[in-house]
Amino acid sequence: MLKLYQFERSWGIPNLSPFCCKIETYLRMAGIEHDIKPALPMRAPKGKLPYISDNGKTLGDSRFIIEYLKSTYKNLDNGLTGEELAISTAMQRLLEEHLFWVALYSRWQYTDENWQVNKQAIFGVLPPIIRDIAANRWRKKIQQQIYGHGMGRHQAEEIFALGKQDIDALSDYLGHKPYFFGDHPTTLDASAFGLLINISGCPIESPLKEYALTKENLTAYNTRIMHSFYPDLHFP
Ligand SMILES: N[C@@H](CCC(=O)N[C@@H](CS)C(=O)NCC(=O)O)C(=O)O
Repeated sequence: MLKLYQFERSWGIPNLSPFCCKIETYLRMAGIEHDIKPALPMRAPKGKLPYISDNGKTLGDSRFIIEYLKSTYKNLDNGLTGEELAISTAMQRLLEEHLFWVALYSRWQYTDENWQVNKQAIFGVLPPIIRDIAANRWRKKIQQQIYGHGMGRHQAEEIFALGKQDIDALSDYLGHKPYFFGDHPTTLDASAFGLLINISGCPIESPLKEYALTKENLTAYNTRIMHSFYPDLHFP
């Protein structure tokens, strides 16, 4: 059976990683049988989670994983027009290559309170003797990534202003629809939910979370997906 390697579940949401959450959500939306294997990124093929193994193949990066799931199991985007597919790709890039970095900044850099919550959720599984060393080393590495991306070069208020623009775009495009392209979930929903639940549904406090929570349609969207695809997590 297909194995999905991802962080341990925490915070009552599917996963603290938007990309892990995206893949588990796609698997559930598509009804693909799978086993979850808790993991840390150090052993992942590309040094990042999630990755999968299936039929002797190991695949890293959620985009390549989704391509594999589409061609091997089920393509949730089958009914989309060319124009919708173009929007789907562009929106996924907004989520994963831009808004994600604002969320990452909130967790690893913005406040010490957030860092402590994040640290416990990720590194709490490690033996106490190596926990702090590993966590601090990883924090430094992630902060270098945030700086390398460019997001980390801005002031906090600038970073959150950029994130709010993305939240506006997502909220306005979703409008009153149940899913981004209507009545049925597609890959964009797996990607969007993966990040949105990690902004509004987790204990990381920031102006980004506060702003996302003002968007009633996004809150209802998160709740709809939690209730429809994760009834086992008993989301309120
Ligand atoms: N482009 C990758 C991004 C995956 C990613 O950034 N994973 C993070 C967790 S959210 C990770 O494992 N980071 C570890 C690191 O960068 O050292 C994907 O789509 O899967």
